[in-house]
Amino acid sequence: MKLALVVSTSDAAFDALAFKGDLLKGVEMARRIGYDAVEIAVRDPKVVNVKELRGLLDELKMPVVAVGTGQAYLAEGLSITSEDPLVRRRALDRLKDHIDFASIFGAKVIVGLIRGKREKRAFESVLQLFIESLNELADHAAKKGVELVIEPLNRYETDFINTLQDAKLVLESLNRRNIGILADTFHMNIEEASIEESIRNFGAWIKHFHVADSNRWAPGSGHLNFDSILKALHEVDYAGYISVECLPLPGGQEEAATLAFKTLQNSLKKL
Ligand code: LER
Ligand code: MN
Repeated sequence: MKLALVVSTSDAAFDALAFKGDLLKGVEMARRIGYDAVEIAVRDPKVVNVKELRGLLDELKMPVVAVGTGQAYLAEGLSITSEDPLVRRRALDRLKDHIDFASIFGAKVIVGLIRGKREKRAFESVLQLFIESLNELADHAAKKGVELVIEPLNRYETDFINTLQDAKLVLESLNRRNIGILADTFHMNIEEASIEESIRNFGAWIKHFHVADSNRWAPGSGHLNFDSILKALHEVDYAGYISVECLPLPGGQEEAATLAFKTLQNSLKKL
């Protein structure tokens, strides 16, 4: 298992100085600490200067393991289960742009908040829209050699797919090889009865993994047991990346990323 760091950037076009500055600083920091790769969030790949980004990452020899897409939902309200066909189409087209973008880096594409919310709608009708959308995206992703990962999120962020079991049911009815689950310890700590048991039960579906401690601070600052979490991942032969996605706490970005790295390395050594 290799370690990656989610590099946070301001939501701006790639050519905006703030985005480039944040990204460069984050990737350099990840490399300095010892991380093997980074994960980035991109609201709209069309505003990213891909050639320049690629050059920057190649120079630093840091692969991108996954691309987050939630900003498109948060900033623009794009959702692939929207009842409005125009919004749904824009969300699907945006995710196809994310897939094309990810294919350049060999990264996975995260389906998190962009799946939208159920709100007052019947579960079955939202599920049907989700499945239709995912089938279309899986076709596009297969042509590009990209994998999609559905991330169960806690109840305070969405009311649609909160647990690994929820995600597994969707994946079973889809029966596509290039879609899996992104499990995140922060959400699992709220929604799963046992993080370790759920990893053991749904291990075959887990294709990406996010870590933060119980308080969403760096691993090592809350009450999650990363020795037993990584042991469970090891037992199900998880061979992907463990991406640190935590608040810049304690002590700011560098201190948090360093503590996370040390905590995880320490647990990995015990395997
Ligand atoms: C994204 O990976 C995530 O975990 C969500 O909580 C973002 O809102
Ligand atoms: Mn996450």
